[in-house]
Amino acid sequence: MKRILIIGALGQLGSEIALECRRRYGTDNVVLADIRSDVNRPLIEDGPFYLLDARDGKRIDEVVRTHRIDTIYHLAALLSARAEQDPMEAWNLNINGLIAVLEVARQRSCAVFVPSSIGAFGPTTPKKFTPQDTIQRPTSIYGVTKVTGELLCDYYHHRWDVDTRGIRFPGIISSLTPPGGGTTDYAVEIYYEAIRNQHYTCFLRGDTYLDMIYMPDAVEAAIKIMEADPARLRHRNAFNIAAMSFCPEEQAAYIRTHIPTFTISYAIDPVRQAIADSWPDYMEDYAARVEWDFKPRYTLASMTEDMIEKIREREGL
Ligand code: VAH
Repeated sequence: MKRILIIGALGQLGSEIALECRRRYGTDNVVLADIRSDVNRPLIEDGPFYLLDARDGKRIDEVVRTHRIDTIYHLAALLSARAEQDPMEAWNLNINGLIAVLEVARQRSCAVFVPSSIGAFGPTTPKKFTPQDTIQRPTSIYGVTKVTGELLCDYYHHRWDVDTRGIRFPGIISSLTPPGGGTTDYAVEIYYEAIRNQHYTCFLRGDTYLDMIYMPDAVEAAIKIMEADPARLRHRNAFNIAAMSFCPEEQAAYIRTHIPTFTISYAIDPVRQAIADSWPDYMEDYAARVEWDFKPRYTLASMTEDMIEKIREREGL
């Protein structure tokens, strides 16, 4: 049975990978770690949790040895918009944290999952059907750290045979833990505002197309790739995955099929609009589908229905 350490376990993606991994592999086999402990108390109290900084390689090594960890999900990072506010801190956490984890993985023979992002592409990358292997000249510091991360993970694999694997995630939409500091956060906020106020003021232009994925499909992908037969993997860091591509206007139209009075207006954030404009409209993901059977289940229609149902249920609306 896998013995997993999830670093950044209380974040939007980490918390849901933690829940699903504990369900599949057993709570005691899934150790959580995060730099904060003031959120998600039920998850913290449900099983092994450590308060630690992702850059603290010594502490990570202690946890790996104590729990005989064989797989690390390294999810601690500053996301795109937050990173632009403090580029040096973004480099420090996103890269020095990753190197600390890769060094532990090298010394302790752990497999490592590291998320990349559509943010690893830039304005010179083909925007439609973005290929798995293509130009990567991102113009955000987040994207620079994501490309660097992809290259570091490839290096640790071919230099020391560390089992590194990664995915270039689209914007992730979830109803449990809110995202923090991302350019795609609008696609989550819009559901909450539609239910609470029947109106949302969007910080991106209404015709901004971006790849998006619903959290259940993102979690399934993150687990499936780590269970894949390594002999099938021609790529490793990091696979494009694409589930849906839409713009705020389209998402608003689907919301209106459930909340007819919903309206959307725009107050463009130039920083996040510039980041979004530098990213692809939609990627091709044949490598993920061929090499480890990636197959998303949700569409914009079914995700919208599920999100609205879950938020209404939890907020008693
Ligand atoms: C962000 N949600 O907006 C993250 C993600 C594809 C976007 O990397 O920064």
